[in-house]
Amino acid sequence: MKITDAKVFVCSPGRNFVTLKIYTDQGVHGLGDATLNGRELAVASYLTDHVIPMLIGRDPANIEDTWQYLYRGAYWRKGPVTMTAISAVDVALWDIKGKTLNTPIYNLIGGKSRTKVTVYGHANGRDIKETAEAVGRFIEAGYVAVRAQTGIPGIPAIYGVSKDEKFYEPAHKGLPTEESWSTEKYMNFVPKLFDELRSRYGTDVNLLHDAHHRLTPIQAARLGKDLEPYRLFWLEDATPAELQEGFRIIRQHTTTPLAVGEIFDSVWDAKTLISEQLIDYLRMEPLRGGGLTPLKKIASFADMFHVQTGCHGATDMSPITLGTSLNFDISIPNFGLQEYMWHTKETDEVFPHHYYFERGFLYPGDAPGHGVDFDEKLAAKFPYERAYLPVNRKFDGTMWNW
Ligand code: EZ4
Ligand code: CO
Repeated sequence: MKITDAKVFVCSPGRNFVTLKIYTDQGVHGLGDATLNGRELAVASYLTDHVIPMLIGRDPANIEDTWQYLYRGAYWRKGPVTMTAISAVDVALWDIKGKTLNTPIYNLIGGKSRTKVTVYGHANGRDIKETAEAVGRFIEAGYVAVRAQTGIPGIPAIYGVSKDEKFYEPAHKGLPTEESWSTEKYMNFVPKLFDELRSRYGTDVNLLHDAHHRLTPIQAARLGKDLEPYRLFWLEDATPAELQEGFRIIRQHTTTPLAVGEIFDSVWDAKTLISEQLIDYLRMEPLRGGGLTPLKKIASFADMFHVQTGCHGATDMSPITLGTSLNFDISIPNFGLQEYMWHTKETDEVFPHHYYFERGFLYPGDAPGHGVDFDEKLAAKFPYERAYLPVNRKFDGTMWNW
């Protein structure tokens, strides 16, 4: 079997997506997601100008060798553009493998370890009351885990607190918008939200919170401690993790479980965090870190250290990534929780898929490969529109993490 061609499609059915399609001489094709929010065209060029010419004529069966060829072969390792491009190829090859053998990807990596994939949804509100009501709607809809984010008095716009309840999209068209930040206001207010949520809904529901990397390690330690009475399922992205050792400080002070990794572009970013047992959940998915091939390795490594997975599942990854994540989630022994946000109707139509949602759980379906297709004709009706994630500044103008 040989790869005969590959093409990159950039479309915007509600938001931008980059899709790689790999063709073979046996008529089977594979699909990979190459979306990098706010930097989409760089990955498209990396694939078209540099990767696709290297793929033609290769045997698509040799997934590991192709991964090493693109990773080691580039000489320049890591980086979100490179690793997102490699992910797209990797996932497309797993898709081809599944279609060739006529079986879902989860059967190629060990089969099912569970019957369904537990997800968490995103509840947002401008204030505690609104957020609490949103959490209630998720519980009624059957969710067993809910992430809660609230507006903070005195901070006009906060990253991660969506105005649209159903379709959260942090990127905005045009140039980057600016948001403001006060760690003090935030840290004083967030425990009040969880106090209200626990008194309204009791302890049955799993509650999560995302700090979006805006705290220093000692501030994150304080927040983790303050949230302990409310028994969070996890505190996400408490501090930026370029400095993995920073998590030692948080860990020394709090038993609130920690999750990080949605922006990691290499499994190396998680090595110290896992081997020193500094986190409880790894948030990498099969998109940013080079695809399913490295994710399987880091998940097995994590399993040895009692670290579970919690795949990033925001809408800036196409249904192809979600379908692949679900095949991974249902199979590995140390799955923890899957993030789930709704794609728009237009996105779902451009990417017809076999996975489905039912009362708080996702099911990967049993189609061969990852089970997600791509409607090229429909995609062509939604051309790319430049969009960026917002930047974050403290009130004195200092650029801050988000
Ligand atoms: O902000 O994927 O947990 N989910 C998140 C996401 C990220 C976006 C960035 O593009 O934090 O919503
Ligand atoms: Co997050």
